[in-house]
Amino acid sequence: MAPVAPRSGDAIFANVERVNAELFTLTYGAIVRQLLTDLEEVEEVNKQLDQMGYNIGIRLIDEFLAKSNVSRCIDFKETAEVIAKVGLKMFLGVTANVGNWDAEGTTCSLILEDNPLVDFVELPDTCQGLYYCNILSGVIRGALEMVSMKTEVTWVRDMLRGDDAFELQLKLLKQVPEEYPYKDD
Ligand code: MYR
Repeated sequence: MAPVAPRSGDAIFANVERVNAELFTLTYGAIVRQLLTDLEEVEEVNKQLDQMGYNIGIRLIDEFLAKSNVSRCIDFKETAEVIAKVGLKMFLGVTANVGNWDAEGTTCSLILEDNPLVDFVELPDTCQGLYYCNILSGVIRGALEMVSMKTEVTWVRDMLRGDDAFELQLKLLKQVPEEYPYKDD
């Protein structure tokens, strides 16, 4: 029998990370599949995934702020860059490019060329209207709402629908000023 070479700690961690990522991807797929069975209409599944994401996002922002040490962003441009380069990296292991800004600086796109949520996924014809990754738009919407930014987050390109990338449009609808609870006298 060939001798078993001991594996370095790094190799074991890399393997554990890969297995965790695969488990995460497959678990998400199982959730989407279950929602399709339970709700039947893809529009309802889209809504439900977005709502689930929102519920995650409003909690996940605390972990993000605690772990990232990111301080207040000066404007929406900086916020978009933080999501693209820090937030997505922290929770999804990928980064995005920010582009397609409008003149007002309130609408932009996050463009992802890599999206671990869709590894192993192929949509059948019956799911054509499905926004498979809608949980992600909900997460971002929920997280931003907790830092006073009301946004609309929508998919404009989706590789599962035959597009060449994933493109998530972020539209800042309203920035609610945070109230300072004490009077300066
Ligand atoms: C601020 O101005 O208060 C900082 C705002 C930073 C918001 C970053 C939101 C991170 C959302 C993480 C998304 C992860 C998606 C998987």
